[in-house]
Amino acid sequence: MKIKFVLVFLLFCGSVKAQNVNIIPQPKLVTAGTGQFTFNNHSSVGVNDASLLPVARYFQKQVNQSTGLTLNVDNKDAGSTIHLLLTNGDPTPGAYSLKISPEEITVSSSNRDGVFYGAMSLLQLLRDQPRGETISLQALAINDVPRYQWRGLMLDESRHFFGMEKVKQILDWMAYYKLNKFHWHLTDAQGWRLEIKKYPKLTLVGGRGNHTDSTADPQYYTQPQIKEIIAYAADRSITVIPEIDMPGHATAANKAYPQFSGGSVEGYENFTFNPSIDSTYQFLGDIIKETTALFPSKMMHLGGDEVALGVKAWSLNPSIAGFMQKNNFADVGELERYFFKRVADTALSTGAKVLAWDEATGTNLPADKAIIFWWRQNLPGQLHLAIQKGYQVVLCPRLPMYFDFVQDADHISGRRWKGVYNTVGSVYGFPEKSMQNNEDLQSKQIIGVQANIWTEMIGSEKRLDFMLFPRIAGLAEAGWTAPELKDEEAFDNRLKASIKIYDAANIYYFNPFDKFFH
Ligand code: TNX
Repeated sequence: MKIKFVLVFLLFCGSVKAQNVNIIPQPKLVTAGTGQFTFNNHSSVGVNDASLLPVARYFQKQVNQSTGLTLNVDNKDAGSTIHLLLTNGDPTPGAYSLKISPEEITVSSSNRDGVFYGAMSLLQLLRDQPRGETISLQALAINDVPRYQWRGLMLDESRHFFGMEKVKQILDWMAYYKLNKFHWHLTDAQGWRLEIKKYPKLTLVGGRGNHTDSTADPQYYTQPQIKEIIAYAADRSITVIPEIDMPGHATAANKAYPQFSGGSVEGYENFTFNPSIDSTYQFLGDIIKETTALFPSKMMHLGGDEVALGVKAWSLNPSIAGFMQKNNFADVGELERYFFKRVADTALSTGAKVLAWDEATGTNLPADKAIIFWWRQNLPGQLHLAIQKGYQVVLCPRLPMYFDFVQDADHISGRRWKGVYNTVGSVYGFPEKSMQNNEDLQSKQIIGVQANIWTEMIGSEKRLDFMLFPRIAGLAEAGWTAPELKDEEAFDNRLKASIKIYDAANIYYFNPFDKFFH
């Protein structure tokens, strides 16, 4: 009895309550050690594999920016006190362990991503301490593993264009929070933002304008700029996925090359591509091939959303109606699936996976090469169907994963869905909190979660910050933290304690704990 008590007591002392360690997303297991490790301006970071050098350099740079310390980086491990190591551990991508003892710090993982995340956890611990000539950290051990392999953020740069520096800043914050997929919505009705060499008018004409000003000078990314962003993201263990939206949301492309337009519908001038002529498929095939060659992720998001708005135009267009008749298509839905299958086949032929919004679930795509993005939370049948058909699924329902929605009852600029909006707490609680009755949530085919920042109503960097922060911290936990470890009050405390870092970084964030400040 007595021994048992002592054992329980020791166990209690030995494991630091995870929520007392100020890391977002919360790690799986944190155990207290004894003593402290002290960093100074000569502390040296060593690596046991050349592939980890960019990780060490990134860590060095971030530590310098946020604490003022100047660490050394060594391309070998001997002689350093902070070790970044590739080892034979848990093979799960992103899993890592971090050990802080008075003598040394060891971050180890079987993979580069894991070492990177261990370094980001260490950075967060350092950032939490007061600045000084030296910074001491409590000895501890962390064993951590992500819940989901897809922890995504989508940015819409068609409606408003933000440019290289802002995108890089977002990638830095994604890295800080262990988010790993940057879904780049580069085309839509309001502007085409991706240079395609074969069709220069896409950007020169289609890149003109944005949601607030249809006459704004063309804004877009050149291919060298795209490569720069991809490399910047890769350094931070982030994969970049391009989206070319079709057959709807195509107005910008139609302005540039009207010969491929599927016609107009009230309120949406030239909203679609024309699915009845071979030249449209040639045109889109060229674009898809140039795009997949540019993005090493070998993932091509083809959109597929909200075509219902445009198919009215298809049935009104006599040549499209004739094409349907000739092919015995029962309705425009069948034509839509025909279109999507044909463009998807081109993407697949380049070796890329095909990604699409949940409208495309009806298309027969190869199960192991398609990922469906479920966004219509009012249509759970779409999620069910996608799983039944064997597709992998990313969960990004409007509620709570749309960051163009307001995050507080008092906020005016932003969307609501039947009065409901997306607080940081609702994002944190996702998916359990809003999907507790949905059995599909248990499916292994659900590979992760994603927040989408649509930017019709986000016209400045400040507004973008305001919509993104601090919900990005909630997103990080939704993607990473095991559901049994979730505790909203503890999250609030960690967030409260860390919100000051947004001030230091000049982020124009919403403070849910002091909401009248902004
Ligand atoms: C629906 S989500 C859209 C976007 C809008 C968004 C606004 C999706 C696949 N399509 O085009 O920007 O709603 O919340």
